[in-house]
Amino acid sequence: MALKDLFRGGFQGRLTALFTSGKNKEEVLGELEELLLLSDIALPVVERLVAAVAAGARSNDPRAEFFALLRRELLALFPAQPRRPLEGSDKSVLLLVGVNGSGKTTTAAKLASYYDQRGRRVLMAAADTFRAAGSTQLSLWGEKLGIPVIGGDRGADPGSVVFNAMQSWRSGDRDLLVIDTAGRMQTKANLMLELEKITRIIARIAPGQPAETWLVLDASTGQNALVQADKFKEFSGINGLVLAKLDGTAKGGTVVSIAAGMQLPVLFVGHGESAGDLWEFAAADFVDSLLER
Ligand SMILES: Nc1nc2c(ncn2[C@@H]2O[C@H](COP(=O)(O)OP(=O)(O)OP(=O)(O)O)[C@@H](O)[C@H]2O)c(=O)[nH]1
Ligand SMILES: [Mg+2]
Repeated sequence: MALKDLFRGGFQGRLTALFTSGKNKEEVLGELEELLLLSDIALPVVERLVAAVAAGARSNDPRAEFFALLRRELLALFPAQPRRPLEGSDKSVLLLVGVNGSGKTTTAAKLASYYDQRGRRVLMAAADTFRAAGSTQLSLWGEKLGIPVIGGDRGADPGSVVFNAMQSWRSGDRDLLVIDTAGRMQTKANLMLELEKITRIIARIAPGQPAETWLVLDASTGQNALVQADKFKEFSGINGLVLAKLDGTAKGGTVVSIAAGMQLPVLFVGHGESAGDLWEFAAADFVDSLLER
């Protein structure tokens, strides 16, 4: 599967047909709006896009001009992403957060494998002690990938798991610590308190860490992913997004809505249940695949 396959159903083809149909500008814009909505881009974002294209189109017979305008406007919706994260070999901590079931544990394993393959010495921590199998699930991944996992029993204090993992990461030869957290607590307030406690423990042992805190969103829920994200508004320090389960949607427009709505860089995209089902995300490549003719 490739990134552009997310736009099955002939999005690119229909766009080309529309832009070369010989219809007048008003008709093209009306149909463009419809096409973008059908690809699951949120209405306010679609309205912004269409207005910008309308304002930019000089001739009444836009064709090629429309592709260039749409490309520019789509790209402008994505926040700048200066570099690929966690490259190099600095000792770093990556904390993954997200609502329950969003794909955190699977994503932790995928990312651990991704960085392991790039020469980093990875350690994983299973700070989800809320769920019965929370720690076991990550340990199984660890065995499969040959990556060590520090966990705790069900009901153990996630803070103590993180403390142990941090000690081991600091004193050992592992340079990247990937921490998986629980997505469910009795209440949202408890979840936020727990995540804050975890980040405090990390920062106390290693000031400046976690270098990266990524919110894992279930992209197969479409625009509902923005509702999931809302839960984490109060939790500061999130500096990137991972969109899991993008294979569960044929509508890549979800990515556009989330990136535009959150104003956080989308760093990786998950597209399956295996360790290798992870794409690096780059907005320009994505927009090109969306508009590919
Ligand atoms: N198709 C598909 N399934 C995925 C992907 N990522 C995760 N899953 C599946 O989604 C389900 C939930 O994934 P988990 O990784 O356990 O999610 P979680 O956020 O850790 O869940 P909790 O720990 O319960 O909060 C599992 O069945 C995964 O195999 C993906 O990119 N594509
Ligand atoms: Mg989990």
